Amino acid sequence: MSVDVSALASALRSGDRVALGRAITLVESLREEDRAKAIALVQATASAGADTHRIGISGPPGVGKSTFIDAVGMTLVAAGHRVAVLAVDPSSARTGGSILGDKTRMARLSREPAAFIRPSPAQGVLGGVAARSSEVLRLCEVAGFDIVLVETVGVGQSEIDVADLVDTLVVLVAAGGGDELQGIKRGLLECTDVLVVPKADGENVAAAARTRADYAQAIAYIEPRHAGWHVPVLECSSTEGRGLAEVLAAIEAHRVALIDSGGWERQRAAQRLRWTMTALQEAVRRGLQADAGVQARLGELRAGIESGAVAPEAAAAELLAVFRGGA
Ligand SMILES: Nc1nc2c(ncn2[C@@H]2O[C@H](COP(=O)(O)OP(=O)(O)OP(=O)(O)O)[C@@H](O)[C@H]2O)c(=O)[nH]1
Ligand SMILES: [Mg+2]
Repeated sequence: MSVDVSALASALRSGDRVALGRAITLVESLREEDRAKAIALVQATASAGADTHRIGISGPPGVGKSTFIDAVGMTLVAAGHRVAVLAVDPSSARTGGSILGDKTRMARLSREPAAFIRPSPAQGVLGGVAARSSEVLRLCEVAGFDIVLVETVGVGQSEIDVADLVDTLVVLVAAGGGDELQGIKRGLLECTDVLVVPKADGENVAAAARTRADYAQAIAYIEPRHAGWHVPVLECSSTEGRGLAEVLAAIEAHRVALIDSGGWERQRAAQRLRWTMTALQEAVRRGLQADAGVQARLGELRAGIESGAVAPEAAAAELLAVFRGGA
């Protein structure tokens, strides 16, 4: 791919969707030679995101995330927002294409000119999907999308990772028979800003109301992520539209509460620092892999490491010394 970074950056700033697609492809590229251009591009667009709202939508497979995003996305577009939807697959090892952010589950939103939907990349991405997500998110903001919805499959740790990416984390929990609360991780509740029981319709209405009451009770014992914010526990039906206005109001109330308390800027500042450390670790890891001296010495040490004659820690220390010497 031959890319003129400054032309791409200005096309991006003018809101060009084709440019946005190309920019995302560039930052997700597996090719080492694209990385320098990707870095120049994200630096050229570094001041993005002052007036945007990054909202994570997390929950177990099939809980109703994409359908929810389609419904609330349409409401947000109708209110004049430009909405980008990203899918982040934290496992990133999963093969067989993206099941997240499936456009067929966002049938209405995917036809909206004011919306942009980016499914999760089908294969691996240099440095992992999660590591690239903050870059992709900022590219969307530079292109004029003021609300970014990040869909992610919740599998324990992953909500905590996505909490690092967004301003507001909405967690969807399935209505169940009553014993599901035991399985819920305290860590998950601790990073949730708005808790929602979806599919509160049809035969599911009573179960959803029960589950909502159970979570409302459980959440009272949890220290909220932001002092002064009480995590609302709501129910909704994305297919019938019931309760969606309340969920959107809660998301907006969270934004306002954070801005008023100063937590908004503090959180974004902390996130930028963590993204920097992630990028640094990734750059070092790639540097180690590409370092001829390190790889040569590893080749020499390998048999000894495998047989146990050389302690892994000693080998690592020596390889690091080679890396430092060669840098
Ligand atoms: N009755 C009802 N069904 C729903 C609702 N929302 C989603 N569904 C159904 O639940 C199934 C899964 O919905 P998705 O929106 O794809 O769920 P998801 O969480 O995005 O799924 P993954 O991305 O695969 O993890 C689909 O069959 C939807 O039609 C709802 O509000 N009510
Ligand atoms: Mg989905």
